[in-house]
Amino acid sequence: TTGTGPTGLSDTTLAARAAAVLRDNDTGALVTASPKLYPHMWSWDAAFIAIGLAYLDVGRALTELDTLLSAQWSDGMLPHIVFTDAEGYFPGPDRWGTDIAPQRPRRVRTSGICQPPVHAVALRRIVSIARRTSKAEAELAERFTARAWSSLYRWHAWLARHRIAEPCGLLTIVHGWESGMDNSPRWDAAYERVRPGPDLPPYVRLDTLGVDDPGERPSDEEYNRYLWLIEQMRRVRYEPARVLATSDFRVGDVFSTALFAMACDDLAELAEELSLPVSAEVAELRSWARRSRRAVADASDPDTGLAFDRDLRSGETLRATTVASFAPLLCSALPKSSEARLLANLTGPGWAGHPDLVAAVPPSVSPREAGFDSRRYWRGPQWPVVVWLFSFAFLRNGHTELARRWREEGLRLVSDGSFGEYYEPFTGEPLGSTQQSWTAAVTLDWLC
Ligand code: 2M8
Repeated sequence: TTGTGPTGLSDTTLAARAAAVLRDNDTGALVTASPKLYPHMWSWDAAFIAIGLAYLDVGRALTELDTLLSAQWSDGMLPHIVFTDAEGYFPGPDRWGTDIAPQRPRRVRTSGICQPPVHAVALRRIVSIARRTSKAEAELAERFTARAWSSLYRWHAWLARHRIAEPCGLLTIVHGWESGMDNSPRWDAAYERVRPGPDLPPYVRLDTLGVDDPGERPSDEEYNRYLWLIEQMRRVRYEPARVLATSDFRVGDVFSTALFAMACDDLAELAEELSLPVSAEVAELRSWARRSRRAVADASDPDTGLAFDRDLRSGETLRATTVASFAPLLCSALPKSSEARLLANLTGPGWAGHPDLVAAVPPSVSPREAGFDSRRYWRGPQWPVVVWLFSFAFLRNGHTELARRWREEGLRLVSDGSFGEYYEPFTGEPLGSTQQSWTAAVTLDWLC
């Protein structure tokens, strides 16, 4: 592609820089989420990173997924962090203490929770990139898919078995970190009920050292709660049923549910395309996809279409409006008229159409919401990876013009070439980490 971004970097230069970020963060078998702040593999980051890698080397992209899958727990869970030997991130493997969990993998150390299940979406994307690249790469990707399919199926089956909440059908999370949107206002009310005990072992945060200003990260109070939840899970040896029974935090997550719907369909499609002999499993995947889509629709406000999470401990609907409230658009959960209303809201002045934005893509929280904080993590800044997910879904769901516009605006967001973790919406300043791998990866997907 040709063209010049708003800061003058040509598309070719931007793509070269994005590729360099992935190469620089590559330890051989995995690309760390970022060089300093996150020197390990994160589950959903790895999925996006693999898509980016596919533009450089399909084989290397498949290795990324393979590394993650080789850390799969024996019961099927894909852990949210696969640890490298790097120091400098807290909580590291000792604090998680997953060595006491009988289902843990033997050869690598991991955390004890999971993240949004976007991996099958990534694999399907990679297969399609490989087919456009060459016959040899297409065969490589298809052979990998045939081999890895059952591991991905077991991951989905673990979620279906342990994490589909009845009767609402939303995917359950037991830690805000499982949503990927750690300190989003979505979880404030549920975290109110998390009361760290006096026996919370002491700790020192390291994450605030990796950013310019601690105000770009969650507060200490929030961190105490995050660590307390780990403590509770460690005490029941990460046994899924006991975790659900004992955790102070148990929430139905609409965004993860929408992604699960997409991913179940994608995994089913892959099996059908490759004629894998798994028809019973495909039927299950299709039914989980339908169930999840219905759950997202049921969680949507009948007037606005906005979807809300649910606190499964109190039964309360969590009414914080954030970018995640637009989850129905990811998986086409709503009838056309409600979808149109929701789209108009998302592109309107409260969100992507806010007149003061540098790039016309939605912030994580609307500037018009009381809890908006333009610099703090998941409470206001724009996240390229979230923009990518919506633009990708728009393309698939027939909103081609909107997909094109968000790709262009997403590129405007990342056009300074520093690959920020997130961006200040009114100035375009990159915040959090720079050289963030998933930001580089989605940039490559937009450009190539
Ligand atoms: C952030 O989360 C980690 C904990 O998992 C952290 O703050 O230490 C989130 O943005 C999450 O979505 C992301 O996967 C991770 C690595 O980029 O960082």
